[in-house]
Amino acid sequence: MLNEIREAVLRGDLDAARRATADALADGIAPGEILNDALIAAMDVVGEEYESGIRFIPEMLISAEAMKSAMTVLRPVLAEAGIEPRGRIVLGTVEGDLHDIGKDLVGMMLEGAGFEVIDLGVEVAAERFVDAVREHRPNLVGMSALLTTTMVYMPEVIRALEDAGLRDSVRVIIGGAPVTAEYADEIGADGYAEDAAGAVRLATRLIGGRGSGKGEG
Ligand code: B1M
Repeated sequence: MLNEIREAVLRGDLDAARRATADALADGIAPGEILNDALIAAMDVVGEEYESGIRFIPEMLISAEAMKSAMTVLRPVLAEAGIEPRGRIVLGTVEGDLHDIGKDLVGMMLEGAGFEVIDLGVEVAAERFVDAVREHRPNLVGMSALLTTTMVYMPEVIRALEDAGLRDSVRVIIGGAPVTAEYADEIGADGYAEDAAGAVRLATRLIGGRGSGKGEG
């Protein structure tokens, strides 16, 4: 059944991906297993095939759409644990970067863990992060980047928060395939998470006992 989901994502078959995911859930397969062993595993194959020239951008895109289609079925299951917001996060993929599957997953898992997520989408410029922090007073700002050429935008966002006098009111967390813990240290972020579950652990640790859903400043 997991293989069926993987194949549907690789073919870019939106309906089959959604249906097979629903069937797997109905069969009692754990949502985390579907996510990691079928959906993310398929996207890894997509990436490898793109790198080796077997797959091109339109095919990469249609596979991404199939994964998103499957995620519409998984989202409510992953999020159903959420009750009271225990913290608020402004989340986005940085300027110049269109990749949103990982960011969406991080958002979903945080929602599932009880965080209120304000998702700014993709290609988010520093000023939009700043405006959102002013407006929503989150505890955390989360940035995602999938390209080595866009991760270098992350420090610009941190600088913009500093310039706006907002840096001390939020914790900044970062992630995405090319990002590392060392890079987080280097640019003055408060933390790095390798995957969505790690982002939940990190966010929870960083807000400590504060969990009011309101920002500090
Ligand atoms: Co792009 N792409 N892509 N792509 N793409 C990669 C990232 C790449 C590694 C493929 C490859 O060459 N092997 C490569 C980057 C190379 C590099 O910079 N080192 C690449 C490239 C080169 C490009 C283009 C430049 C191609 C081109 O046009 N020549 C172009 C750039 C467009 C742009 O952004 N400006 C491009 C375009 C695209 C599509 C639009 C076709 C599509 C994206 C569709 C979409 O997202 N809506 C796409 C896809 C699908 C991929 C791959 C195949 C899959 C990405 C993905 O969704 N993975 C990817 C190869 C790969 O990663 N295997 C690739 C699944 C997702 C669940 O994982 O996003 O890593 P990920 O998220 C994880 C963790 O990283 C972490 O948690 C998530 C869940 O576990 N995480 C965080 C992510 N954000 C976090 C934030 C956190 C904490 C953790 O805190 C806030």
